Amino acid sequence: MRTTILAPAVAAALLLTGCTAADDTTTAQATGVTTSAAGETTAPTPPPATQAPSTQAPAPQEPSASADAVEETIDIIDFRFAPGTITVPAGSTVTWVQKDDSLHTVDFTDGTESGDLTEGESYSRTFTEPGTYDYVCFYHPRMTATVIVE
Ligand SMILES: [Cu+2]
Repeated sequence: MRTTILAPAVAAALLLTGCTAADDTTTAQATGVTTSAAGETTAPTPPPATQAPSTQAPAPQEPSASADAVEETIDIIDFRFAPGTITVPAGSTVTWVQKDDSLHTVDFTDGTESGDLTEGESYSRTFTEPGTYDYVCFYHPRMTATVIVE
């Protein structure tokens, strides 16, 4: 305590005396070390305060939502999507497996397209946002189906 109180006084003295007391420069540097040490003592206080809010924070809901995510498979066979309509939780991934010897595509009305799928190929899309996703085969307009994301 005494050292801390004296420090400002010494510094003030140095400022006032200035050029006259050259030897006091060493004392001023030593005082500086003492001041920084005091600063380190104060620093550790904020971290505990930061940890407290995170501890109090309620369990995040997003992870539990993604935990419901599933992986569904839709066959492209006999010029149709089977099943034609499926409902999946947000975060789910749907995979189309092309089982026809004819060329097919999975083209969504939102602009997402699979590109040409030949027999044996597959295409996957992960649906993160809830909504109704209609899609059609580019080559066969009557091949329509829907993925409903909840
Ligand atoms: Cu087709």
